[in-house]
Amino acid sequence: MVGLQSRWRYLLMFLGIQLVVMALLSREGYHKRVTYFIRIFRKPDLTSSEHHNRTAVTVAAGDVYANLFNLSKSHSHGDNMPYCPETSPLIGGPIHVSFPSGLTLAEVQRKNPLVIRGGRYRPPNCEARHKTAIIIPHRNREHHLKFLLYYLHPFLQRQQLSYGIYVIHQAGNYTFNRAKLMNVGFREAMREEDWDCLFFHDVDLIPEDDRNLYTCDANPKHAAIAMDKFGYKLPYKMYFGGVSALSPLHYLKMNGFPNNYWGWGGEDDDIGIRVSLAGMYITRPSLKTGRYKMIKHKLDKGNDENPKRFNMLAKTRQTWKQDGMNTLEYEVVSRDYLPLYANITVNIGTETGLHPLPQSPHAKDEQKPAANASARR
Ligand code: BGN
Repeated sequence: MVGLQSRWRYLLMFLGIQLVVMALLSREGYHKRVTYFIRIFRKPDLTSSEHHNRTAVTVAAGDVYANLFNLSKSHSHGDNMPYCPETSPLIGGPIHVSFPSGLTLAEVQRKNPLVIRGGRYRPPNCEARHKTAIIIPHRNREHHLKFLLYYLHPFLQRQQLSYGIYVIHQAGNYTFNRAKLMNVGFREAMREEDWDCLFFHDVDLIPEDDRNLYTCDANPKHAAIAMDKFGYKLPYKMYFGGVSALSPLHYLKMNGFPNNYWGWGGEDDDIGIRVSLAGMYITRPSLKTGRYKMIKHKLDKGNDENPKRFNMLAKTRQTWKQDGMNTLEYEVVSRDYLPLYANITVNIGTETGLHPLPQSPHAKDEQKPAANASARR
């Protein structure tokens, strides 16, 4: 009898201590952790649809996937679908961006069931008002690409866009050329579809507010106005780097981007100058919505600062009509239509022209254009 009583006493003391600890934690602002523990002990009494609704409500603030639960595959794309509303009802504002370890492409795929091969999407229950292609120049940044895809797919779906994602991968190890890869992306995307807007997008920039619309304006748009690395401010007035949006007409009017900036820096400034030389001006979203988080990284191998950029920039006025889309040369190595994006691998040559890449273990494949590759341009 005595033994039983003292056992009860210990149990009560133990529970009492637990309660005090939880009260303290909660007072110290550890609400999340306390709720987490409470949830563990609560009976799992939700039906799956209730669970969906509850998830939508509790994770809504900042979760880029929150507004997409109700979209279903079942809707067919008929001829008589109504246009999507001018302002998408799925837009939610600020997005919480973090980079959890362990994210896989399979998980991104699972969370985006309506995305089809080549990274294409159309809203399931209305006709999109805009068709946007995203062009991402790329080499050795698979880790960043995974996060970008994780955030970008639902971001674009919330905006009810019809869209496609093109990753333009520079083959070989020669110095990186961001602007030339953009030119390739423009041509490759436009040969597939009549896109009305192209977003030229760095792989390491994640948009943090879905009111930053991925549609084109009457003039070229610089979307990445507020990046965390610049304290969410424009670093200088003419800055045109990171993410920009041009219609095909804008692009061709300025003869595209320069092909001859090899290595880091200056090409975005050249593009900014081209905009005004072609008689256009730069528009931007507000500082509140044009926010981006940059995935931290060291300077890339094969993308050293370009020492020639200062001289080149001084001459843009003389060179822009002789260097750009009208002089673009490249070879497509492969076109792979992957579940979350189209991966277009290209040989863009070197400063001295478009000659075969140096021997590498894959040299045979790289030199022989793939079966579906286009001929030399
Ligand atoms: C600038 C670079 C840009 C770069 C931004 C932000 C040049 C040219 C010098 C006259 N421009 O300085 O290319 O995007 O910094 O990092 O280096």
